[in-house]
Amino acid sequence: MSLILTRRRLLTGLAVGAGGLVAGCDAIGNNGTARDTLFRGEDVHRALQRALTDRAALAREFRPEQMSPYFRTNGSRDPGTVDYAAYVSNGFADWRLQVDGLVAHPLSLSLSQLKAMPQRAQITRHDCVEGWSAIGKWQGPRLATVLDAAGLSSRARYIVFHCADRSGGVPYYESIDLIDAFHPQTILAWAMNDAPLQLGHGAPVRLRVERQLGYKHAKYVMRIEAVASLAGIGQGKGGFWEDRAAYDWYAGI
Ligand SMILES: Nc1nc2c(c(=O)[nH]1)N[C@H]1C(S)=C(S)[C@@H](COP(=O)(O)O)O[C@H]1N2
Ligand SMILES: [Mo]
Repeated sequence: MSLILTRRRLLTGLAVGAGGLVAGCDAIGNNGTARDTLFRGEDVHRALQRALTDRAALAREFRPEQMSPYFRTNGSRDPGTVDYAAYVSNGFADWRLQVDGLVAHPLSLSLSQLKAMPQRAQITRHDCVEGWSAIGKWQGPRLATVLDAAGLSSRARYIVFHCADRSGGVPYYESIDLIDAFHPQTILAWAMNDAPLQLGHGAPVRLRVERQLGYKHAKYVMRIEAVASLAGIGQGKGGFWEDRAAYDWYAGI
């Protein structure tokens, strides 16, 4: 085998491996259709960046005095349904977070149960694709803790977040791979700036996935689903904006 072919196979294998898919380099290298399918909806350079970046590295954390005095809200600011108004009116006592899909033990977690889990707090910068940033403090259990409690199946490749809000009638959702799902800074935040999350920021619980842009940080999370494939969820591109506006599925910063 020539050196060039070896390098090409190595790169292809890396890119595929980072996508969370288990496949031999040969299987991919010899199968153009499979490779086209794998890269569909995602720019090849993005896939390579994802493969060659240290995905385990931490996002920068800031000091309390660096926190933004004002942190704007963006996108949905209230799911606006009768059901949601009822949750809000009794302080989310009846709200439950469903954890299901490819898990051994589906969970239905109350807000108090999430607050009773080991917590992580971090002061990070939120970067919106529209061009604004803000530094805030976030606290909640790691997503890893919740997924471990549910017993993630070895067939799971992506974690999908189904949200309570709709935009133009379409439910908001997002998804991440298992590298980000188990990243130490990926948390289910119920507190922001040392206070319960405000409705505009996604109360009672929103995702923080600190190595990615703002639209990946799903607010109003109702259900967390472990899946083997993103096909069949929404339009199949892994998120509300990915489906509707061709935003990158991997929005690494
Ligand atoms: N459920 C839901 N999550 C969402 C959105 C939304 O409209 N609905 N907007 C996204 C975008 S584009 C950004 S920048 C952040 C904004 O979070 P914030 O309102 O706390 O600033 O939430 C993200 N998560
Ligand atoms: Mo955003």
